[in-house]
Amino acid sequence: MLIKKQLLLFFLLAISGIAFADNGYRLWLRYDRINNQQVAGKYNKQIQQLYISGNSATIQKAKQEFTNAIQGLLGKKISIVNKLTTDGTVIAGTVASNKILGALDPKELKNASDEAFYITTMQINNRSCILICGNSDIGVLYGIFHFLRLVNTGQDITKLDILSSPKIKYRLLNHWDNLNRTVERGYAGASIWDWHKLPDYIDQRYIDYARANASIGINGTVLTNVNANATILTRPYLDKVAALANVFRPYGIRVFLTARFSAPIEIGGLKTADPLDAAVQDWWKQKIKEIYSLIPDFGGFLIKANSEGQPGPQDYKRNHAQGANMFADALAPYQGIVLWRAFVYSQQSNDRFKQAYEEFKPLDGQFKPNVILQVKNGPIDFQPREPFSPLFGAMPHTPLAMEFQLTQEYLGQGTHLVFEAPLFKEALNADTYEKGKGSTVAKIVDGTVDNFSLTAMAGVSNIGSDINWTSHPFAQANWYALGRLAWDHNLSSDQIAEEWLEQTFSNDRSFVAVSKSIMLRSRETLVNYMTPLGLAHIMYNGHHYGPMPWGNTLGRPDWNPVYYHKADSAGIGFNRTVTGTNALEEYQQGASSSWADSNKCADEYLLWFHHVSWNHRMHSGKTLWNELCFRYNAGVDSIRKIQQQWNSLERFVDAERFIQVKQLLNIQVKEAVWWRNACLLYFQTFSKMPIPSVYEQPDKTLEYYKSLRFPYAPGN
Ligand code: GCW
Repeated sequence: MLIKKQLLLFFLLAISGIAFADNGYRLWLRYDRINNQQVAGKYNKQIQQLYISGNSATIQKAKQEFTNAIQGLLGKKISIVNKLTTDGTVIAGTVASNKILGALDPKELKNASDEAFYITTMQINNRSCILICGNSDIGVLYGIFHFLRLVNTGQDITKLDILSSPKIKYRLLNHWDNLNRTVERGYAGASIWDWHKLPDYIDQRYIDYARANASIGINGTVLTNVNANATILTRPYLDKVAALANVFRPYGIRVFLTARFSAPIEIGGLKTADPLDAAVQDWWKQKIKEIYSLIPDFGGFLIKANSEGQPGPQDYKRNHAQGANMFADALAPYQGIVLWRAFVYSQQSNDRFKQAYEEFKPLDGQFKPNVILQVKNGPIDFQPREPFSPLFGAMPHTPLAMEFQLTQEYLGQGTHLVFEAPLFKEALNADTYEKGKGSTVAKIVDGTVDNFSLTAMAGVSNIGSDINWTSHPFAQANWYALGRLAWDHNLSSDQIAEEWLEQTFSNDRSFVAVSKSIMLRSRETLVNYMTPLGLAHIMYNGHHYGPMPWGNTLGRPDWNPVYYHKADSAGIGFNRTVTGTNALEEYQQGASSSWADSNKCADEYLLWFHHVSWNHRMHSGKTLWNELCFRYNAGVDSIRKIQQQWNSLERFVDAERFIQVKQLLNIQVKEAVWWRNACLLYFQTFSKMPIPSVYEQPDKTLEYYKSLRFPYAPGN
């Protein structure tokens, strides 16, 4: 009897489509069977066979992906044909490779990028067909992935007319992975690059990594940490890099490396790395020639120089442009590019906020055409909220790449559910006013404002060897969002969340509604319990895990949290107006005007730009102190609500991932309370005001919070 009951339960669960376990490895490419009979029935008629032209490795991958996906989604083996014989034929290929697609010859596609695709439906010889047309084989693969996304998310595919072309040319992941397989700021296990076993051992993960990236349009990967190790440029390691490049090539992904500026000394035996020294220049030329002999489509170098102890041109009294241009000259013959990072903060400035602008603005126009300056979204360092970096509105003669951080160094690291698309969108939508109103950061980055065709967007990877790649199941969404936004920054956070959820978890409308709302509120929730009202960088020293607003013991002022909030008995916040460091001056007038007056400045940015009294009147009518208490508590309330909401979703999610997220949310709630209590107790020592009694009162002392130590926090 009991056995019968269990069988029945199994059967019920099976037909309701709830898998017993899902370890998350398949990411958003799960291709589980569509349970909705009506939808599946329609697709079954509309997708009967694949007529795909071309036989490149990329086309082979497209074919494989399509067949696997349809097998999974519809439970049938799709036949591959080479002529049109029935309704429901999916015809895929380039215009040149196939007569039918050639006759179609869509003009808009012709004018679009190499990677663009066009999907349309039409009757051909009385057969209803779906046409997926690319400008190149990789465009065909992107088109196939897009079509599969439509099916995966249950879209109507009866009448399609989609022309899609990436807005950004280089859509990159930046791995901060070291050769010993540790990952700087990595919270998802070890590096996925198994350097020791390469080049002979090709982990299946490399292939699945490439598939996942191609499915969202990522077309480049920087394999190594910007805190670079010259060993990667030695021959044995270049052979390993070449093996990875071979795996990625069919998926349209190029490899890039980080170049350690002092490599000519460290592995080249030279006495100097001076970029104006002929022997140094020649060393790099030879090295680059060697790289291209192994990897003909090598993308180029990402370089962190004269920042946080990394060597650079300034060591030889040369500037960033002179450094970058040396690499640019050597890479140019091979169409390689230099991504030169703008993340610098040497000690000359009176405000770390201003440093990148001070070093780079004077160099605008001095970089070679194949150099792109890679700028973090904000002026400091990937905080939960930052104003956009003023460099985005200040370099009309230099292409600028956007650098976002997917790995959650300052956003709860491995345990907090934070969907970053709203953060990315906030930065992209900000208006720099560089060429008047409407010069958004997105339009600077995509080259439209200053007319650049060299464009790039990068995400610092959150990927590791954990079975589900990103440790937190929801962190996969940040990888996904980066790819989708680099392809099209006009996509909304809402749409990205929705399609990710549908592919990764379930199409069920009630599930999607609740979980999407969780995702869309998650970033503001975190801002509130960590750094509300424009606070920043009050995380623990070094590993950045947990709150440490009291931190003031490190040698450099701008390594200490107290530098960033400047709380004292008079008030709190960093005065960056004319009466302070005047960092506001680095913005165009139109952009800074809304921040300049402490009475008009949006609450979200107040303490970024103003030191205001504890009694300062906020827009809500509350005093600053009361608003601070309100926000910290709102953050905690919100994450508790999210926790409850997730718990209500159990029936929609496989047990494995449900429990993972549940446990992580329990940690997140605890840590939100920790953040709130520690910060309010600390700031209270200056405000000398009570936490209003309507709010939960801290249950531990400030001394307790100060005594906490995490010597082995990950990612450090
Ligand atoms: O955010 C800081 C990190 C460093 C990182 C640096 C950078 C790779 O704490 O770990 O180094 O930024 O972006 O270069």
